[in-house]
Amino acid sequence: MKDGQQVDVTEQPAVEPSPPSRCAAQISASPTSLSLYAGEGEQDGAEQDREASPPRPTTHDPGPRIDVVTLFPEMFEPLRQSIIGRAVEQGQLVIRYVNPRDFTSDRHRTVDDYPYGGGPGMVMKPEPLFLAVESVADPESSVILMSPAGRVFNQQIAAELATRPHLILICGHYEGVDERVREHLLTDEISIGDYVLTGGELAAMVIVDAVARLLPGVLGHAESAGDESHSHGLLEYPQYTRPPEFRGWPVPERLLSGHHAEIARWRRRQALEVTAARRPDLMTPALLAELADDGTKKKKRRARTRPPEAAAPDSVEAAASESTPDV
Ligand code: 4FV
Repeated sequence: MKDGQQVDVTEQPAVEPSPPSRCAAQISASPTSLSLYAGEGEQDGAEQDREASPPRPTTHDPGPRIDVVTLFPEMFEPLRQSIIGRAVEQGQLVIRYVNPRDFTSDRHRTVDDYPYGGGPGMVMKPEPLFLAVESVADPESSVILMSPAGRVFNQQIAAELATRPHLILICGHYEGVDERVREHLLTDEISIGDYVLTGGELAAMVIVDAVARLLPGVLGHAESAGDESHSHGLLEYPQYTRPPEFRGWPVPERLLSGHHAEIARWRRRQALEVTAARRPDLMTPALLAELADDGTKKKKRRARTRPPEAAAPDSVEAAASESTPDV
C-alpha cells in the first residue's frame, strides 16, 4: 500500500450486517488535510495542518488543553460565548475540535455502519475515531468517551480533570461507538447522568464548562468558585441581594448585621439544612452530627474544654447556667 494512495478495502464481514455488500471503508495511509471547526481566534476558517505542533500552553500552565472529537463541531458555539469564550480568547484555555469525518477517505466519508448481529440504529466505526484521537493524542492525554455507561460526572471529577494536561473528549452518536474503541482507545468514560442523549456533544460541553471554570483566572472575582454547591460537599446557602425588602419579603436580618462570624454561622447552618432537605444522600455522618448540634453542644463542648481559671468572668455565670440542664 503506497503512502497516501487511496486503497479500496471491501471487507466481507462474517455475518453481513444488512443491507449487504456495503464496502466497509477506505483508509488512506495518512490523513492529508484536516478541516478544523474554526477554533478560537487563530483558526478561523483556516485549514490547519495538524502535523504543525498544536499550540502549547503559555508560560503559566493554564490547565488542560482540550480536544473535542465530534462530528458536529458547530454545536459548540456556546463555548465561544461568555466566560468560557473569554477564557479561550485570553489563552487561559485551549479548546480544539477534531472531526472523525476528516479521517475517512471513502467517497461518502463514512463514520458509521450497521451493527453486526443486526438490531436498530447505526454504530460509529472504529477507524475514523482511532485516527482522529491519534492525530492529537500524546502520552499524557486522557481519552474520555461521553457515554451513559461512564462514571457519573460530579464536582470532584471536574476538579480532577482540571489537573490533567490534556483532555480528549469523544462525542458518540447513533447507538454508540464500536466496542474496540472502549477496549483499546479510551482511558476513561464519563456520563453526565442516567438518561440517553442523541449525542455526546452536550455532555462534552457540560464537562468543558465545569472544568474550565476551575482553571486559574477563568472566573473573575465576581464569579468566584468560592463556597458554592458541591464544593464542600454541601449545597449552597440561600443568596440575597438588594433590595433589602422585595414585595414585602425581607432579606434575613442576620445577613444585614454585618457580623461576619454570625453570617458565616448562619450560612453554614442554612447549607446544612438545605442539603439535608434536598439531598440527604450528600449528608455524611459528620454533617448529620453538625446539623444535629444546634450550636448549644458546641458551646457546652467549648465550656467543657476551657480550663476553669481561664474562664472569662461573664461566662462563669454562663457556664453555671449551662451546667444546669434547662428542664
Ligand atoms: C451520554 C450521557 C449519552 C448515548 C448514545 C450518545 C449518548 C449516543 N453521554 N452522558 N448520558 N450519550 O447519553 O454522556 O451515542
